Amino acid sequence: MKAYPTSQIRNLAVIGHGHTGKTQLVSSLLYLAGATQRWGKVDEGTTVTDYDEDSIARKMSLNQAIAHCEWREHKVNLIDTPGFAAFLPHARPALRVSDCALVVVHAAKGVEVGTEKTWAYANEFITPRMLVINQMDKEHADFGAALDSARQTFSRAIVPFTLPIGQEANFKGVVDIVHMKAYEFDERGRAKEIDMPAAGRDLVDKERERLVEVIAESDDALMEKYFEEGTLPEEDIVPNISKAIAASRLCPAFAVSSNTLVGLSTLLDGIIDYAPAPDTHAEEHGKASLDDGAEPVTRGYHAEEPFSAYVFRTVADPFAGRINVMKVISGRVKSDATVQNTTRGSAERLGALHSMQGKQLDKIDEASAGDIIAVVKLKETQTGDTLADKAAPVVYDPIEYPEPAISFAIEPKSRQDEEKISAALHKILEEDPSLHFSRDPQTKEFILSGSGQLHIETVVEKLRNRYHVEVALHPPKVPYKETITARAEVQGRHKKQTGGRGQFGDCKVVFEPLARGEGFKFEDKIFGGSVPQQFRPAIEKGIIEAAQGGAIAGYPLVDFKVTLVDGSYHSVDSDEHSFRAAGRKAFRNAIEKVKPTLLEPIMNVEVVAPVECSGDIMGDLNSRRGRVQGMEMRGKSQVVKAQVPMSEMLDYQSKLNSITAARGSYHMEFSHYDPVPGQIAHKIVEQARAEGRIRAEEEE
Ligand SMILES: Nc1nc2c(ncn2[C@@H]2O[C@H](COP(=O)(O)OP(=O)(O)OP(=O)(O)O)[C@@H](O)[C@H]2O)c(=O)[nH]1
Ligand SMILES: [Mg+2]
Repeated sequence: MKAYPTSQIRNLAVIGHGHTGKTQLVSSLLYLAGATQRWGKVDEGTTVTDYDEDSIARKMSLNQAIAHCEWREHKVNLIDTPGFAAFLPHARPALRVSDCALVVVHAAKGVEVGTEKTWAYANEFITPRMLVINQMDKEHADFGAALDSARQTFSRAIVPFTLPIGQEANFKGVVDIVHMKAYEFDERGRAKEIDMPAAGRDLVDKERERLVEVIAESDDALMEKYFEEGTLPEEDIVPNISKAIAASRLCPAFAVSSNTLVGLSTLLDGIIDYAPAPDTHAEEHGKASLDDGAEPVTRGYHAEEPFSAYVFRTVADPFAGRINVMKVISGRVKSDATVQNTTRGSAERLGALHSMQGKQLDKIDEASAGDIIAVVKLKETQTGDTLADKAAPVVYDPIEYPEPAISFAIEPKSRQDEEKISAALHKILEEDPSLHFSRDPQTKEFILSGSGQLHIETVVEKLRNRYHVEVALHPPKVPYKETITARAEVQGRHKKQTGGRGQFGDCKVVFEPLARGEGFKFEDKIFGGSVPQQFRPAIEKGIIEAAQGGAIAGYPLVDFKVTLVDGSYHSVDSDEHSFRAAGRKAFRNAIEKVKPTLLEPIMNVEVVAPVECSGDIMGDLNSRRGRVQGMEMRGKSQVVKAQVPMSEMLDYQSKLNSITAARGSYHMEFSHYDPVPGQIAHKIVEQARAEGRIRAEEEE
């Protein structure tokens, strides 16, 4: 394959709500442009970008997939992204590296929650946008209604570049309002010019006028001219469209059907003519190194600049190994080049360069600024890393992923599964930076966190199908803690006389409650030498050890202070070990007097759902002991913010799905610890007893 100059590359992220037809759109564009011989269909599991078995089985995209085609001597890179809530975070990196987004909207449904979320991602990266109103052939398709919903939700600057001729089964062509021409399409998607239909002419003229207005509004000089002359000449319109789109002052909309190919060639023409090329992009800002205070460095999207690239996706291919996908930001690069991974400070030899067609890698010899390429088997490179010319280093900020919203405990089913799980998860995590895997130090469980239940379930499937690791999924145990509520002075005395040298340690300590979050404090207030200096830390150690095992239900005891006030020792028998035992004993003696209680983690919860569900959502949160803190509108959705005990949120996803018909999503993060109400605490203590988690008294 040839190398394309920067100005002849278009990078498009295909984003939007689930099931709007993004994957089918990409597949149909590839077929139309001749990049694939066969027309891949989502429903037959034969598309280029839903290539892995999980996507095919679920008929939904689970991560970003990259494809490309050539149209009018330009290389069009398409990044297909997932639309379902649990996988939406994967659309963000695509927006970071694309120069324009195709926002796909369902013609019968209009703007949906996922449209708003991905639109917000595009705002974050200031990615220019084009709207694709897809499924125009479908029952109840209504271009006008879908367009209105987008204009109301996002911007008045959305202007249809094509208007449909016919809808639903009669969708046969489009009117191009930029060039004022009409087209019909044959069954292979080829356009044939026809006469402008008389029907709907008013709308065509109105939208054309709207286009002129929006172009005028995008530039002061044009605005002046528009005011003076009441319109703009043709030669002022077309050349300014691309600029207005690049500045996000205009968002064109296209009517298409990915199932019948109607309107797609006009869309591809629109992409070549109007979607910003990489070199229209503002300079990228980075730093010379990761060191604090490193100099800022900028790179323009030009082949003449030193080489730099940003890695935005990693694929663990069962055959090829690790594939890193990157956008060349500046300069050019040839196969077998040695470059520097400036994020990790190590050299990488690139080997062959590729363009991706889903899972297929097509070799290329060279790539220029702006292109998206794939490289296999780099030593250390991961998603988020920068590769650069060693002589002209630059590091770009990696994309932050949102904190995971939901956690599950995963339990390997057998010993063999336990041995394989870490390596397998390591590979899965490389591909999916929105996942977290950890081991809870308190409960000792393996915790897998992600953006939704479905997300975690797909990981479990992948573990099974790809890595042959079987795990069971449980809600994670709640990391309760314990604390004390009363002050008490106690003695801890350890004495043992069993022939030979004895053991002796004795301390007098005061326990006091501390404020939430203060942890543990120890103060030594002994006057004189009732306990020699060198044994005092042992007393503290003993108390800390004992506090780890809790006082009532086996959870770590926190937020208390211990003051050492007195004690005694024996010149021969006393040693560190004896004083540690004395500390532990002091703790046990204190338990009855300090009134221990249970603490539970309280989460900050944010629920996003359609407005009409907010009453039910609040009612449900109340029944989960939640305290609603506020509500606000976000686009067309309602956001409910509340504080809810973690223990009440373990099954929340399924409840939210049933309240909102799967249109809601939520996110939560730890806020603070609060005492567990009496009745509930009682049950937890009973449970701990039943499970034998309260440590037996230590033998003397
Ligand atoms: N009638 C009709 N059906 C379509 C069209 N485009 C897509 N579909 C169907 O809509 C369903 C969803 O299509 P996908 O391409 O998988 O949708 P998606 O947006 O990629 O979905 P996610 O990856 O889950 O976000 C499939 O059954 C497609 O066959 C279209 O233009 N017309
Ligand atoms: Mg898809």
